[in-house]
Amino acid sequence: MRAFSVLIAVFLGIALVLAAVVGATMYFVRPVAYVGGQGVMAPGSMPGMSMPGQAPAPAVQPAASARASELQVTATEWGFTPNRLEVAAGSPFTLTFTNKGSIQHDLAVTGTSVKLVADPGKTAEGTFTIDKPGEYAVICSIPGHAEAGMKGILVATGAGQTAAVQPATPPTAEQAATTEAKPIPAGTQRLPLPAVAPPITRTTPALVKVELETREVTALMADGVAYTYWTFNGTVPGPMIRVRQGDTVEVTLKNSPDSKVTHSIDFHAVTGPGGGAKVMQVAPGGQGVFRFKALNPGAYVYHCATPMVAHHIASGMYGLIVVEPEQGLPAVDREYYVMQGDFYLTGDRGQQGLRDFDMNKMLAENPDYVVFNGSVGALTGEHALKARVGDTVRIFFGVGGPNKTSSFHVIGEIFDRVHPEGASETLTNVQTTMVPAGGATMVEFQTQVPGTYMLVDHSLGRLEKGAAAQLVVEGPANPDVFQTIQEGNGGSGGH
Ligand SMILES: [Cu+2]
Repeated sequence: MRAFSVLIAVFLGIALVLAAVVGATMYFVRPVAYVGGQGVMAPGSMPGMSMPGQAPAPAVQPAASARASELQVTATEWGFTPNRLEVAAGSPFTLTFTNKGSIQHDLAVTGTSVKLVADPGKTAEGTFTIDKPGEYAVICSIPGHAEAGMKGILVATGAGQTAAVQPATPPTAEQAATTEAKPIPAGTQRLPLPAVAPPITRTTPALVKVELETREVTALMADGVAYTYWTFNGTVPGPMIRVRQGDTVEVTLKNSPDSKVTHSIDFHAVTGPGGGAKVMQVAPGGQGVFRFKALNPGAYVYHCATPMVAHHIASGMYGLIVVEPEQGLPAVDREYYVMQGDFYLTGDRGQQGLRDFDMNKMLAENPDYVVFNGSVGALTGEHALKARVGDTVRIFFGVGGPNKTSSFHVIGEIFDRVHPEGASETLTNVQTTMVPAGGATMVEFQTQVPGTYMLVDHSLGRLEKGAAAQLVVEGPANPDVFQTIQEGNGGSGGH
């Protein structure tokens, strides 16, 4: 907080100097009419797909009026109207905040207690007093929203003064971010692991009801490193959903009352607007329900599609839905559910403590962690996948991303069959298969030799960032397939 205050002070100083230098020039600049923001979505557009890059923050316009005691501000995706406010320091003012957007927003005046939160279509009101004259950054404090354009300025004028006309620039996320990790709350553990869903035994279509709850949970990403995940049902990935081609799926999505932000769901198995996300934006404490028919068999990613979508995915909001073909998938002895994700944390790589999401690293696609099932070591050691020699094995492998494609490989195995990109057709005898962000595959093989087999992303720099799982195969040796004649003297290697 202290560092932040210093930043604000520095930033105000710079702003005042700028005001002195160019204030006079700016004074004669005619206000540009602001008609709701370039970032406002066209009707029918998909909320999940509005990218901040397409929605530059509108220019902050000079004050058009004197100090006001009653202010009205409207929020949409992604802006405030107006985005410049003026009040008299020391005098109470009433602020009415209307959210005309499709997701929850707030209006927070940084460095003050001024904050109002409004769900979509709702209005919030409060009376506040700002004692100290100055310029204050106005933001929507919901993660990602200020960066998308929801920022402005509030000028508190002193007695007898008029406001400076040079608007200051609110601090960027980078400036506001602190690299000081917070202490990890006592009792913080790894997230629980999601189970693989059992095969479908039905031979006729059914109505399948799926209930999911979005929850924000602080858990360990690695030993000594914690992160506040955003999840479906408290796991990363979320629950594996398994239905049959031709089934009707009824999805109820609840957003925990403890959540800080709106969440949603987009199923890649859905044929319909936004994969469901268009009608499933759910504010904290609320719920949405929709139905879809599973027309196409395959393995499909689902994910949260609330802007900034990449932020939600980078916090763990993804899972798989498998749509079995009408005749079902061939029976195997073992099935596993594994998803890869890339995570972006404030601070230095490996830094201990509770760390926040780092927007700049995410935009630069430079993750601190690339992991399978939510954390480093989630599927190794006592949590390793297990099989017996001779077992047939199927791995449902998906990539949540948000950014990184996986070169999925099992060290010491060859995939007998791969459903590339989750397709119905199979390829045989594959060493490494590419799985795109927002994509999935099903790989099948039979184990023949006992040992520990590593699942990796063969972009092996990511092994150092956590992308590894173990498959431990137990059973009799099979010297016909593999035997040691003379072990090398350099110790054991993984590859
Ligand atoms: Cu979300």
